[in-house]
Amino acid sequence: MALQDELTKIKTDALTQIAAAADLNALNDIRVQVLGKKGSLTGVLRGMKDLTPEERPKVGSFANTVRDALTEAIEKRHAALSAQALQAKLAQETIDVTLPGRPVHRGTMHVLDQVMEDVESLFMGMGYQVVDGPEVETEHYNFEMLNVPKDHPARDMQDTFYITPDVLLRSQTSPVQARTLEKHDFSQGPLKMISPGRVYRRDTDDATHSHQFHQIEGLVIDKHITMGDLKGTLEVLARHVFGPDRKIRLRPSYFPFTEPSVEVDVSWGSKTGSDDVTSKDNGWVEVLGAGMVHPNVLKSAGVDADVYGGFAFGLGPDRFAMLKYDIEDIRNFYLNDQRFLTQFQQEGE
Ligand code: FA5
Repeated sequence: MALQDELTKIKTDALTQIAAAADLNALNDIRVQVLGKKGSLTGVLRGMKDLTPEERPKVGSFANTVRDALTEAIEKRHAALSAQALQAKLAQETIDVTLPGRPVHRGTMHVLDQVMEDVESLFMGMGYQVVDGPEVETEHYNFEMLNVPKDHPARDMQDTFYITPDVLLRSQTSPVQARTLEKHDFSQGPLKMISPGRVYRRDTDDATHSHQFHQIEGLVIDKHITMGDLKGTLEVLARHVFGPDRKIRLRPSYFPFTEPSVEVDVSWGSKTGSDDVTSKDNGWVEVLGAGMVHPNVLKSAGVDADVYGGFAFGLGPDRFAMLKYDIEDIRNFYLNDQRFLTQFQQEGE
């Protein structure tokens, strides 16, 4: 067969095959068979060296038109098959938007965090700064700086977890008072701070005691602060947390770092004559300790106790939350039972 006829046959066959190619792979196979290095068209072009010099340009230009026609046909078919493949893929991946979604379980803020945040925002609104302190504390700040020297019987009031003789898990947030006092520059104005955080004691766990609980410390130091300021502040706190009808009662108490010292009860429930101040049955529940800062605490921190004075308090958010939400057992806060925790979902959570 003359080369020209061979080329015509290659073209006709290839165009038929290209048109029939079912997918991109099949089309690629055809391209390799015809136009590839060992392809049929390439083979014919190699044979051109045997032609006469007159025939060569004619056949050469015809071969070029065949190659261009095939290349174009392959490109067109490629575009069509690609579009088809895309359509098929899209059809396969269609999402059924009517299927019900999987529910997302959102967490809720822990009720203790809610109570602490509420108290924090109240005091921030009254111009207090919020200060953090270390939970692993030195006995120097936890006791010594708070007027509780070594071997002082008051150390027994808080049975403490010691890590070494000098390092302990803080038994109260009061060491943050000492740390903040030491740093405060009174030429810049009075000191008003609160410090929320975890504390630890070797208390036996029961309904109202936990070996790890929370406290919020408060401290105000300025000139001319009185016990009346302390009582007024605690009244604002009690009414904010427990409602406008609450009364507070100050009972004389003892803390080495305050003089005079008080324990504060919030009015609650009906009186049944019980003497237990951690129970609602006597009409009052003890929620915090407070007092006027002892001059020795001010002196230890380098503050002039003849000029400056003030009040401090330490409240238990765990007890606050128990009273506010009528929770019978403090251990509920630490068991991570979702049935308990999700009851305190806030609006918007
Ligand atoms: C103190 O810890 C003093 N640092 C408070 C203070 C600060 C007094 C500043 C004066 C000036 P107390 O040991 O009473 O005091 O504890 C304070 C509050 O923590 C208690 O009223 C109670 O609400 C809470 N609390 C004490 N022990 C536990 C416990 N084991 N579990 C849960 N709450 C507790």
